[in-house]
Amino acid sequence: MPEKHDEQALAFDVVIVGAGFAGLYALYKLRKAGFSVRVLEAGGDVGGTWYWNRYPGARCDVESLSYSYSFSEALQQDWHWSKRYAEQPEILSYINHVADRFDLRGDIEFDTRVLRAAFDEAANLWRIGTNRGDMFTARYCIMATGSLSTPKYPEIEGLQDFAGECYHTAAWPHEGVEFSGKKVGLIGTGATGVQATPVIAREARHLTVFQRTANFSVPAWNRDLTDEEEAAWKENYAFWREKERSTHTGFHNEGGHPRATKLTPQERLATLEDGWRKGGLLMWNVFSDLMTDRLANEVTAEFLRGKIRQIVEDPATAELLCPRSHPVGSKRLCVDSGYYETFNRDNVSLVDVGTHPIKAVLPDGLLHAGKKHELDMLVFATGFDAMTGTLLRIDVRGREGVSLGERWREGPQSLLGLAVSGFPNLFTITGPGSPSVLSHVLMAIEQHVDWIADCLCHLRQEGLAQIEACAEAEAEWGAHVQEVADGTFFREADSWYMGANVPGKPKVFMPYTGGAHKYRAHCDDVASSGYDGFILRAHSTAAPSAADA
Ligand code: NA7
Repeated sequence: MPEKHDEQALAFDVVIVGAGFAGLYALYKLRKAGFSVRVLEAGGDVGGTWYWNRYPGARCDVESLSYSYSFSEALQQDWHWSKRYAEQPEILSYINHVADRFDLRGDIEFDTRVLRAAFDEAANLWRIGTNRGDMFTARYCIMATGSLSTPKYPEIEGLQDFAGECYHTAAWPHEGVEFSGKKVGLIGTGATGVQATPVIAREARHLTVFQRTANFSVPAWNRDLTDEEEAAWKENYAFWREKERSTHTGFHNEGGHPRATKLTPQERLATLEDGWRKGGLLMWNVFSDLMTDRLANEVTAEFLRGKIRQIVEDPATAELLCPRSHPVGSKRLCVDSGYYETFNRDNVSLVDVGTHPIKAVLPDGLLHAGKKHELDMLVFATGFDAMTGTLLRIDVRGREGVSLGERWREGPQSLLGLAVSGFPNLFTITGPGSPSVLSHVLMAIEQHVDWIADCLCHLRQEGLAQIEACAEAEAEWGAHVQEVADGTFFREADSWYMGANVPGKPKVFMPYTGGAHKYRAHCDDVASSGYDGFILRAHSTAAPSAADA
């Protein structure tokens, strides 16, 4: 560990913020390429999302053989996944294994939160300040801060007054939580609430789920992986990875889905039944026109509502659980293990807080529509300030001291979700404007890290000192991101993709919907063209002019 306040010891080629999947791979890759690298991590250990989200039922909605690093054949051969969809403890064990296997921990500072990062134009360096009072310097700064890493608490009067236990799913106590004998209130019915509900219900004396918006959920049908399934992947991992890279969302089993409009009603039903039987996020692709054709979407929505009515015994509860406010897929599809069945239990009740919001938190419960719900524990599954929240909580300043917050006042602008004009030598992994959360995120992370590492090697080889997104190219890319989203139903929901869950946040559709495969090809073209759309300089200079481009 460097001596504190020793400027030389805190100087690196690259500082990476975050030691989740993205930061760890970036460290591995850049260190191997010969750069000096330091990772700064707010948590006490590696894992990022999987370090913080320890709530009951936490599980990945991408299949485990796929949701793993592809960069090391030996790693993918050695690691054994027990389930079709891995649960949080197994994923965290995997990440720890990776950190140990590649000897990564020595270059990571834990319990170190980055508070500010400022570009020093004269020195052509980033100066990165932490909560420990240290100031790191680096030629390049990589934000591997995650898309869903700043928990969002609900704005309800009296929140601080609650006298019982109170937890956010994304800041779950490491020692676990005891539900037995307790009256638990859970707020939030997104992907997280849907995972946590059945597990809490099995243990708690009573669980009350407070639902503002009903969401579409499909079963995970999670189960143990068979030896044959594992062997099928391990015998030909390279093939599966190539398949993932060739699809819109990065799922190996995507592709060849029919257009609903080309099918008869019977064929549509058979396709939907098949999708339900297979389960999981594939339902998002059940029809290739699900997100663009009204009929395709409505047929699917009604099919899923029909499933809810079949499963949930009380008709009034079933109706409340039926989503009606948004097209299916425009909010993240949930993947569950017995979510709807949970509402058939005697110790579970559902309260609609969509029509009337929760009025107040009281010391011993919640006040809603004139009724008090007595509770021993509150669980917030209320999501995140997604995609930009964590970046904007760091005081990031580029040329002339301009802050990222000012630059993104009207919404994030980024070239390819990788770089921002006015912020030279700064990279964001899975930033806004890239497929990120609308694709297989681990694949998206690897693609970004590989691209950035190639870019830094190119700069070094060419004796260049600086790369910066060109403002015109950034604006063009931003317009393209919005244009492709316009052709879909994504904008019709008040989702976190739109920033709609955070009061005051600009409503801009943030991820790139044009397809991970097309995006990858475009990024490759940009690199092979000599970084078209970026300005490369031999020396640090003042603000860019068009002639630089
Ligand atoms: P989400 O998907 O943002 O879900 C948050 C939930 O919390 C959602 O149902 C919200 O209702 C609800 N919410 C938020 N504030 C309130 C208040 N004040 N009252 C009642 N209900 C509220 O977060 P998740 O953690 O489930 O999932 C995030 C992503 O993680 C997920 O998409 C995966 O990609 C992994 P709303 O819908 O806003 O009406």
